[in-house]
Amino acid sequence: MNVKNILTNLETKHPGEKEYLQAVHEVLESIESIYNENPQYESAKIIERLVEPDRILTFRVSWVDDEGQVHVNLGYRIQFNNAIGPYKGGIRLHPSVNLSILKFLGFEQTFKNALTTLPLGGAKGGSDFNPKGKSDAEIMRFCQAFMLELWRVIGPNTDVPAGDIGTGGREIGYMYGMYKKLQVENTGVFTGKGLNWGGSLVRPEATGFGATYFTSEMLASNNDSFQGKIVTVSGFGNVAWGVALKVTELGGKVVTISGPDGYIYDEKGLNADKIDYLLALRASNNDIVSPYADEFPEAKFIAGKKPWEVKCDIAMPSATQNELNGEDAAKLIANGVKYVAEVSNMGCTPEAIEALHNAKIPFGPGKAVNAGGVGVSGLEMSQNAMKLNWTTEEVDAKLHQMMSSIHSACIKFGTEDDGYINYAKGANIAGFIKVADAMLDQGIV
Ligand code: 2IT
Repeated sequence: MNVKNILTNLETKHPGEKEYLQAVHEVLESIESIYNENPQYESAKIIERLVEPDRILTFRVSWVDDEGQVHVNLGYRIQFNNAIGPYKGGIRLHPSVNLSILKFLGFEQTFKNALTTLPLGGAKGGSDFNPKGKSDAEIMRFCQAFMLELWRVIGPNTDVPAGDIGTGGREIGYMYGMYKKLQVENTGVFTGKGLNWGGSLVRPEATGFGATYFTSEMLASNNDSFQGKIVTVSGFGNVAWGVALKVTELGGKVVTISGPDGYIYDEKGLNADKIDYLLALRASNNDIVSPYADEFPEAKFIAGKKPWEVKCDIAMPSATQNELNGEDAAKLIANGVKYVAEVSNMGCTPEAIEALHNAKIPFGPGKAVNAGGVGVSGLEMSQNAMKLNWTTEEVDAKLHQMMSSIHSACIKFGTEDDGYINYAKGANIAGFIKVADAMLDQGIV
């Protein structure tokens, strides 16, 4: 395989899809040598098949706001790869959503889901709908209109959507309600459901908790722990609060959170009360963080900036793609950062990752670090299929096991000659081998 040629062809076929091309580039670079050592992959054209989604559904979503105005959004579902299990991945509702972003997310999801140890294929969906400032009734009407198209292509053994940016428990409720109405069946076709209608304990916290368990393993490989560490976190959505809660519980101090308006620096660190306050702020359908500084006077709000200028031991980007760039990485390195764990999907730019690798700073890639979210989604599917519920302790123990096995896979495939663990390479190779071998077994389809 020649990575350059494949990418040039893809750029010609999919001009301007920069996030998708970025994600493919990153994976192909790390698997190049494994690929070339195994000619059976090349003869089955595994790469050419793996980089193109199985299929893409795009549709129009028309809905009416509280003033009676009609709105038209675009809806998508990318069924990327189902070699190892039913398509599985979240629904992103954000004005930035486009084909490139969903294709990158679906591609990443395929590898991430392979790492979870569960039989889950990769998918992603969403809409350019902006939930910010919308009333509850507007959110419901949008979700219902979205499902009027999506229901046709999903099913408990076909494609199982879940939450992502802009889609939480409330949205999943509205979408699932409409699905059942149309399909006349009561199966766990979504994950992240409410606890009293098929959801799993620990699913809301799973991405953040799993990310913290993974980072603990990174620390433990250096005989280190979260105890007394200063941690910078970005975002405060579905994921960041779970990170803040678990890091705090393990003795670390989370000193930042952020929104599109800027970041909060709280020298004393977040605690359970402050996290409760943040959750209430989020529930107001508003993604600004500045009110936190009014509520807690020890905190400062820094408008229009990102938290990567704050001195820390561990940085955990938990907001969105490409939120930590080369310059940010240089600042973190200059300030003595010891670990970077990417909790968001593709949160770091290629320049940032390169700078961290050059400085030999352990970098956990999103597809490994945040896999606990979809991992517990997989556990929710198992519980639904068995029609029973596991306890918090059972789910949490399985999440722990999963994160630990992902960490071992990264070490197995990512340890370099000098002992530095290239987690990104390890995760890419481990995920690739599982999917590629399944594709080989199943013939040319
Ligand atoms: O990026 C992700 O892994 C998710 N948004 C969760 C997907 C899932 O199916 O739980």
